[in-house]
Amino acid sequence: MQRLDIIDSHTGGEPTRLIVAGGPDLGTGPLAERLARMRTGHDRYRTATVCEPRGSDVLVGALLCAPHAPDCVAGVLFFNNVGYLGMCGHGTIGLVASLAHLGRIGPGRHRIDTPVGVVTAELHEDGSVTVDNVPAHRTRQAVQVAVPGYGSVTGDVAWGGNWFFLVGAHPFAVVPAEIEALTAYCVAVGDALAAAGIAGDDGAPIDHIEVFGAPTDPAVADSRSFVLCPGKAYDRSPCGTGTSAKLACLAADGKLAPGRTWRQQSIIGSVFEACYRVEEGNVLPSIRGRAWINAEAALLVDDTDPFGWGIPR
Ligand code: PYC
Repeated sequence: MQRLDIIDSHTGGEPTRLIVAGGPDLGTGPLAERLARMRTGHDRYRTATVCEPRGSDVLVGALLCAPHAPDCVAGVLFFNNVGYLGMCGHGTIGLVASLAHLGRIGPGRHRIDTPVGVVTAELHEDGSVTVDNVPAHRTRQAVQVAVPGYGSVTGDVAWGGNWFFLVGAHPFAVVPAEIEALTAYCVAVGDALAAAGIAGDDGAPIDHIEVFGAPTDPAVADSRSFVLCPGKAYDRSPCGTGTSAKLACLAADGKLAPGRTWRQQSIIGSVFEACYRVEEGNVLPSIRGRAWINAEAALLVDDTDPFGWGIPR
């Protein structure tokens, strides 16, 4: 029987399941190399943790690792129902809350090693967390793509730790009643981008689609968004990497000055506060949100169970 010790949290409604013990031995070295080893040799730990019958499409998993970069408090690999994420904003906030819950860190600034670089997170006295993300940038503006069933869709391509296609003009209200319609739309947009060969740097697939609408109340947020993740689950949080990509676009358009706060609201109403600074021409986003711990448990994997290592999608 294999045992994986986990802590579950949610950040603005989006769950993170952190493996704190019992994960695979990925050796040492940069997190990107360990991610490659997990992908090729130990993927069953991903499926056991986030896929059915224990998990669900919406779960984001995280494997706590020893860091490689200097002065980091932890390393982390993020994954979901269909694969791996470079960075995950809500997941980093969940990780920090989980490390605090374990008594491993207290309020203050902490460096965290990820496959796409070191991020710094500050745990505030009130329990909220600010993540200083990796640099964000927009690579293409106002790209038009023909989307079967929907016509021509225009959006920006931007990196915020994952690749995003950001759409401002679309036929939907960004409200919970439209979640099914928004999901179908975003799937169609993602398929059309792939078919048209529209990608991120080095041909990386654009695997997150983000559409924007009016906030529930301009007093609580500047914008509301719906983010479809690669496994076709939507982000219940405002999406940390998606908000970072949005900041890169706002900065490139001259619509948000460095240091000014942008409040991004999710489809279910949770809000991240975000801002950016510029260093050596790079947009450096900071995202503030709050995670709550909602379970401490052990996953048990019986090798005689045909679905013990999960049902891969
Ligand atoms: O918060 O960056 C994020 C994220 C990515 C996928 C789900 N959440």
